[in-house]
Amino acid sequence: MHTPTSVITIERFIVEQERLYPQATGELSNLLYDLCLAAKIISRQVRRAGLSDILGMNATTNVQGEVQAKLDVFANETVRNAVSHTGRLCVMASEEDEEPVAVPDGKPLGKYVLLFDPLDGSSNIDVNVSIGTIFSIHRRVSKGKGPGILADVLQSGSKQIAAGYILYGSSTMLVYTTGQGVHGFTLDPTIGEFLLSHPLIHTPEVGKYYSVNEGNWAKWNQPVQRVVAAFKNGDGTMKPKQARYIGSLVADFHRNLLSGGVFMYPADTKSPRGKLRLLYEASPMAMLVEQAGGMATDGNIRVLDIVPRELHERTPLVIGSKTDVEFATAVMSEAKPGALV
Ligand code: FDP
Repeated sequence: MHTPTSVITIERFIVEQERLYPQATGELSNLLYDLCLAAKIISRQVRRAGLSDILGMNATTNVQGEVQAKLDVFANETVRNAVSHTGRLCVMASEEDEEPVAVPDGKPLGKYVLLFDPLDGSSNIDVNVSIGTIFSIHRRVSKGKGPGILADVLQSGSKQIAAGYILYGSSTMLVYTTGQGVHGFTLDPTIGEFLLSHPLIHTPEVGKYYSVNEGNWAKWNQPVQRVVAAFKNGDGTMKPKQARYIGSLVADFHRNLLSGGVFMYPADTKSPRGKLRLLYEASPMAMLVEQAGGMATDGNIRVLDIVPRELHERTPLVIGSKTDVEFATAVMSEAKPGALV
């Protein structure tokens, strides 16, 4: 039984997980701690986001004369600063940066590769709706001990050794997996610690929600329309589902992970290859969902099997409760690739 003094901090949890691997060097654990620090700093800034105007801070300088960055730029720099000097990474890639991000000159290099979306759902920042940070960790594949190269960041999702997200919602949560199930931690801001709140998350087999931007209906091909109509109205043994769509992937994904649901961002005539980014959004979420007993496809094949060809590649995404993703994939894969109405 937990008492207020027997809570499990994320540090303790990570150490206990590490002990399951006698050969572990502790470097991955340390990288996860670095990300926790970035999460706390970003969380603090997100909580103050709406105050910047009334406290006299604007887009350029704050009261201390410091330059104020936009929140997504701030988040990008915060993650980078938390991880780039520690000797655990050989290269990084961020949704915010055109090219892979090198470890700064003079800093030690390590064996891991970090990909991240520093602040996902950015259209929601100005209206006080939940946003998130997503991360994905690979082992380097290039030979030698020099800086990492493009091949290190262009790995398929099945090669990830860890993935997770931080949700800046009604509370701040960090949810991650290292391939031993999915675990969720809630930030207690009074002590500045992430505490284990959702051990071993298992997502329901059948979802009660479907989450899709239905404003795109006229841009979808017929199989996608059939899938969404089935989720809405029911089909055969499938009962009608409730609609929930925030338009912030981390928030939509998190709700469906806990409550059961299917999130879709299919290809459409405006975005023929889908909207979401394979490396920063789809792959890490796919690892998480599979670890929680769910499924993720691009409407045809398993997301984790897609071999990326470029850093900012987009992909259609169907992700969530297994039965629902299987259903959608079966209907959608009958559509010829690129056959949009
Ligand atoms: P955003 O454009 O606000 O940054 O990929 C980014 C993303 O948000 C996801 O977080 C979200 O699921 C999706 O795009 C929302 O797209 P639509 O506004 O087209 O529905």
